Amino acid sequence: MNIRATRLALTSTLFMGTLLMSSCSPQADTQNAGPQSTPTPDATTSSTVVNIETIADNLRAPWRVTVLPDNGYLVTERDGYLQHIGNDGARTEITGLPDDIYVEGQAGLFDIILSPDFTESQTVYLSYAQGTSDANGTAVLRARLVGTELVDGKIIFRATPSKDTNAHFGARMVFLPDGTLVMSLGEGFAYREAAQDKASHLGKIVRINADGSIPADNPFVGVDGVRPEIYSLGHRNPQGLHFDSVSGTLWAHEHGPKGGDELNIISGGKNYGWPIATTGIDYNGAMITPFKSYAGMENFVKDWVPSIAPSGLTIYRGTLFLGWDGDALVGGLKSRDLRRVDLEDGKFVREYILLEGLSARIRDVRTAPDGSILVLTDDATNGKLLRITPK
Ligand SMILES: [Ca+2]
Repeated sequence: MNIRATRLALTSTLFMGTLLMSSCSPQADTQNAGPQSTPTPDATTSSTVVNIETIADNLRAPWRVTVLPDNGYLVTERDGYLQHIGNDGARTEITGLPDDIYVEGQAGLFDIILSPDFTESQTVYLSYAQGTSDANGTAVLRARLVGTELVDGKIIFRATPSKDTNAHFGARMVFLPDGTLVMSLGEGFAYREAAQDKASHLGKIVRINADGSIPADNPFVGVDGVRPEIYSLGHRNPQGLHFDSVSGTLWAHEHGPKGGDELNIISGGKNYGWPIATTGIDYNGAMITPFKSYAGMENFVKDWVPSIAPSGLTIYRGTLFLGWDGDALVGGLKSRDLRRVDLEDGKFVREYILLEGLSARIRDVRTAPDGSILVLTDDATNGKLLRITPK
């Protein structure tokens, strides 16, 4: 056992057994292989001057904004409410939400997306923390939005196993062009080793059909002991997920521990490393792993040390902001700003800071159909839906 492995044994607890085995193997030498946390220029203040329009305020911990075909909005509130906001700002609370939403800490109502055939079917998909403090998990509810009511609700996915923490649910969702739905799942905070356990949904990105069934071409279908919904593994708590149809790329970002937030390109069957490879450390300062990268595991496109606590993601393809085509917009909860990550051909170029004057925790960021940018600020009683345009 080398010095690093000894240090690991002293500082790591839950997943020590399996990781110690691998860190004593020849693969341990790969820690210096592959891209590291590349020395990149510090994020700089963007020179782009923007207008900030408040579409709605007094929202209760808003989590996700989705634009409706009539240019109204659906906004989830984490405490278990769903608001319809008209394009004139008129607000109506949607009824018919599930009665088993677990609301505590980070738990509650999360994402909402429209079915690709929403105009005909009125079908929506909501993700939420289902269950109780003792046994909960991220669930997907499929329902129809008829007027201001959800009807025909059915849970089509529920993460297994249940956990007993109120943190790290993941819960971002997006449809791929083939009609399958992918969703991010956190590792529950106390169960980091589960992110490498293919018998668990925790710490995974999963892919399901629109009715909850398993796509036949999922990467682990038919593999013994592996949950067939799994699309990728080794995630901590991804709260950003976006499919860029121009490049055909699925992007995700995730919260690291202390440092080690990551922006990743997601491919089916791949392992994104947590908790074996990370550029972060534990909150108490302890080392989680000696590895910043690891053989057989994917390297991030960009990491953040220190953490910005990323939430909400869009790859900008609008035409209002010149020069932003293909760049990632990432909300920062901890950094209290919006980051524009300049990307070229899937590679990080540099990073710009916007909206720092608001000093607001940013929970979600989306591109509206007209090319403006929609932002949700996180506040228990006065969260806001903002529309950002160039000045
Ligand atoms: Ca990673």
